[in-house]
Amino acid sequence: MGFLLTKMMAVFCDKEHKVIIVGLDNAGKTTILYQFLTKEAVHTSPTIGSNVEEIKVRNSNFLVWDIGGQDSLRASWHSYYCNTEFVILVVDSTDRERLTLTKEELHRMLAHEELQKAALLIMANKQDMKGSMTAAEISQCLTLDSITTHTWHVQACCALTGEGLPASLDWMRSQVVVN
Ligand SMILES: Nc1nc2c(ncn2[C@@H]2O[C@H](COP(=O)(O)OP(=O)(O)OP(=O)(O)O)[C@@H](O)[C@H]2O)c(=O)[nH]1
Ligand SMILES: [Mg+2]
Repeated sequence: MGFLLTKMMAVFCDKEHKVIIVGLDNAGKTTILYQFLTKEAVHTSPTIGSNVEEIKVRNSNFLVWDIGGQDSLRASWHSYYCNTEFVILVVDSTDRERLTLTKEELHRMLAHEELQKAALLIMANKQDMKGSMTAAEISQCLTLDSITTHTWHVQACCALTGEGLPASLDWMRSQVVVN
C-alpha cells in the first residue's frame, strides 16, 4: 500500500528532473533545446557557457541545461553533472570524422561518479541531411551495446523539423515513471 502510494505521488506530484544536453559543437544541442520548448527551429550561435530552460511534459518537469560543446568548453562539462538524472548526448549524424571523439567524451562521462545514476539518451540529429548515419550506425560506432552501467536509448531526429523530439521526451517520461 505504502509502495503504491509512493508511486502515485511520484506520478501526480512530480519533482523537477535535471537534464544536461551535451555533444560536440555544431551537433544541434541548442536547436533541440528550443525546439523542445517552442516547437520551432530558432536561429542559434555557438553556445559559450550554457542555456537553461524548464520543459514541462504533461505532469513531468525537466530542468534542461544545454552546454556549449566547443573543445575549450568540454573540460568544464563536469561542473554541470551534480544531481543529473538524464544525459542527452546529441550527435551530428553527418559528422563521421568526429564520431570517435564523441565516443571518447561519452565513455569519459559515463565513468564520472556524479553520473552513475543518470539515464542516457543519444539523439542522432540532422537526419534530414543527405548521407547522415543512421541511429543503428551511430549506436555501433559509439559501442552502446557495451554499456551495462546505464539505461540508454537512441533516437533518430531532426531538430529543424522537430521530428523525433516528442518520442525523446516520451522516453524520458517513461524513465521517470519507471524509477
Ligand atoms: N540540417 C540540419 N541542421 C541542423 C539540425 N539541427 C541543428 N542544425 C544546425 O546546426 C547548426 C548548429 O546548431 P546548434 O544548435 O547551435 O549546435 P550546438 O550543438 O548548440 O553547438 P554549440 O553551442 O557550439 O555546442 C545550426 O546552424 C543549426 O541550424 C538538423 O536537424 N538538421
Ligand atoms: Mg549551443
